[in-house]
Amino acid sequence: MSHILILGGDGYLGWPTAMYFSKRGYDVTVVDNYFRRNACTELDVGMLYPVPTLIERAKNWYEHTGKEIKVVIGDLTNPEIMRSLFKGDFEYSWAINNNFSGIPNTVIHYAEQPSAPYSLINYQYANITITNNLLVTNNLIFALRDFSRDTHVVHVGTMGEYGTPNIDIEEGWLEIEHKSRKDRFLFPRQASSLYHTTKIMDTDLMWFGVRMWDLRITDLMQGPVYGLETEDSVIDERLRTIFNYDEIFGTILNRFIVQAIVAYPLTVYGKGGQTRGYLNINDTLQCVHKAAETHAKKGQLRIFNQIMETFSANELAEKVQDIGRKLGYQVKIDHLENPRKEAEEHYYNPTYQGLIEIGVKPHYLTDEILEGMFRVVEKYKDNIRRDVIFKGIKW
Ligand code: USQ
Repeated sequence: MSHILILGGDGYLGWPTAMYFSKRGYDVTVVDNYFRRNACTELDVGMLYPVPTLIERAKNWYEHTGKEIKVVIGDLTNPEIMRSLFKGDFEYSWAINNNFSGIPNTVIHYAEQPSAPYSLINYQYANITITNNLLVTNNLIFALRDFSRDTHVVHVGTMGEYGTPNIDIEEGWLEIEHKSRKDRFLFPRQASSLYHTTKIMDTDLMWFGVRMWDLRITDLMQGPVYGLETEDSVIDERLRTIFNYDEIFGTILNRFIVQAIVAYPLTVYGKGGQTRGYLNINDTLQCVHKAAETHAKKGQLRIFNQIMETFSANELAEKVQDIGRKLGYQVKIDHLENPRKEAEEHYYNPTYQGLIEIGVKPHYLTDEILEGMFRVVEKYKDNIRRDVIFKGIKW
């Protein structure tokens, strides 16, 4: 049975990924230090509903499916903890069978501070973001160098690494002709937050590991993700993923749905022409799975742009307004002074064929999908806190 190690297995994407692989017969180990939950508590951001601990989730999954997801609670910025996961000299925080599952065939790396606003609250949060994200990635590439160069890493990067250039965005690599000679380089990258900058640095660290030690790495440049229901969370609502709608950890579409439900005018930042590539959380699961199944070659940094369609902030707001009104909500759209420093009107033409070519079948943002999101979020309407929706963390 193929062993998958998921770093950051408690997060918005990590836990649904663990169930997705477990259901498909993989031997799954998840590692997490509860960074996201602790940050949510510390910053008092509110969450749509309380989420059981990782150990409780794994037990619940086992009760429903008879499948074991092994849990390790630990901080991967500590190199010894990262290394122990390859050597086997650690103890599971929860498992049915405590024997080491062996060196992982695939590592899925989500163990990062994922929020742009968090990284710009002040210099301390900037430091936490830089320290966490870069140390985890560096610890990982050294563990691979020392214990298992054949293990394939699937890292979730971000489309924000490219920024919004005035040329088409390729999937990671760009052919350059300069003074009549040709070479291939990582696409020029210019992030617009410190968080996004750490993801550029992650890519650079991993590219170094690939060049020096022939590692196998797939870097998925993902856009903002929306949604909360996956094929496995319908079994039991306690298996649902963490869902944030606050300014720090909530992503735009998830926030707009919540705002519509409590009649909070939709918070479009600035002119609203900011265009990004979006995807449904179910497509993240498919993409990571297909990337793991097809794996990068030895000495290859394989890059895919993980988005399914592009929208401006205005287009998303209008879609949510239309569906919200159909469902009987009074939905207004507001244009707030943009707390971020970003282009509000720009060219945006990314390529995103690679994942489709390896078999991903996109779920597009249809009216039914939006209505489904309203239906789930509505159930938790009484938990929604208006005070966390917008605080105005400035760049
Ligand atoms: N935006 C609004 N109103 C809001 C929230 C966001 O207009 O209430 C705008 C932002 O200004 C931005 C766009 O919507 O232009 C996306 O913002 P976001 O907060 O949904 O996403 P972002 O900060 O870019 O980060 C999220 C995830 C991050 C991931 C990234 C992919 O938090 O982990 O890497 O999406 S991407 O945006 O492609 O870089």
